[in-house]
Amino acid sequence: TGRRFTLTHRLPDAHLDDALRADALKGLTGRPKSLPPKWFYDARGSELFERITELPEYYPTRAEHQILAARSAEIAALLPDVRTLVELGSGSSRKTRLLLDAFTATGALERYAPLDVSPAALTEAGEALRHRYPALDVSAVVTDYEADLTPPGRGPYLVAFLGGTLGNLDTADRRAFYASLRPRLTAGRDALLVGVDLVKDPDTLVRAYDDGRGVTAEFNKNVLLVLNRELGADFDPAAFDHRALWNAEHSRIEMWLRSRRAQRVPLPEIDLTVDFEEGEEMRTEISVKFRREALTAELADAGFTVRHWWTDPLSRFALLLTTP
Ligand code: AVJ
Repeated sequence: TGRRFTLTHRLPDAHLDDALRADALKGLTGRPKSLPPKWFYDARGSELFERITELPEYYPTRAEHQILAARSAEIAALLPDVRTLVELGSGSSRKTRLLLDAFTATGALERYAPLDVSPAALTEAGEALRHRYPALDVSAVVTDYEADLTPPGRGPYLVAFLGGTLGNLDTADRRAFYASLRPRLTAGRDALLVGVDLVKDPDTLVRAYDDGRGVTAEFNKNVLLVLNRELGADFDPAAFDHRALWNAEHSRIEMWLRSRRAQRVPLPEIDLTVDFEEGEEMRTEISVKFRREALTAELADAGFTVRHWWTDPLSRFALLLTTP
């Protein structure tokens, strides 16, 4: 092993276009209209998200970092035989360095395999990491982990799904995610590390998704620019308002875009013209907030046992070490 950085495209370029077209067609003709959050992350969306992680109102990244700083050595000691660290939705991989520092200091780690839909994020992460970990192979994979979860390299595996991104999936989609991951892991050998945001007072939650500087509003509206560029639409971001609300029934933050006026938006690439009524809202993301008992039971139903549940000092966020 050593110093090899490979970038594998599991998604033929056409896939991304086809997937966006299918998602736009389905979502924009739904009741209510909606779009999957993975389309936020073009280059501008990824940059806006990095800025969100630094906002005072957006605590999850800092909280998870506190836990990883406190627990990475313990996690590496608990899993001394791990050869491949697979990260789902790696983004900039900045949060992963604490894990990689710990696993490369002690054990058998030979490969880091970030899986993400964004080639830009993977390339940037790959370049940064190969200097920091000269003995590590970095096998980056452009994939939609909801579609294809085959981990590169050889086990034992630690699969890390950090940042709270599990919360982007509703109950049914989480069940499908667990069902596609579980058969790829071996009981008694592999492990799954998940970062999740926890239920707390709604005001704190809403402010984390509707910051005073309007960065989250920009991030939310950016998906309209992605549709304009990729599908030839002409959404006017100024004709929509950002909304973040706490849906107590489903224990989740929801982000919406509200149409300021009645408007008609053509999307020529998919032969669709979309009408918005004045005040009509389109849902662009859910971010589920978890409770320990319910998530532990949900994971048990999916064949994962929670072995450790670590939180930051203020119990805002949790890092779970689970085993198949
Ligand atoms: C990257 C999906 C974990 O849900 O908190 C941040 C994305 N959306 N602010 C989240 C997000 C609005 C973030 N995840």
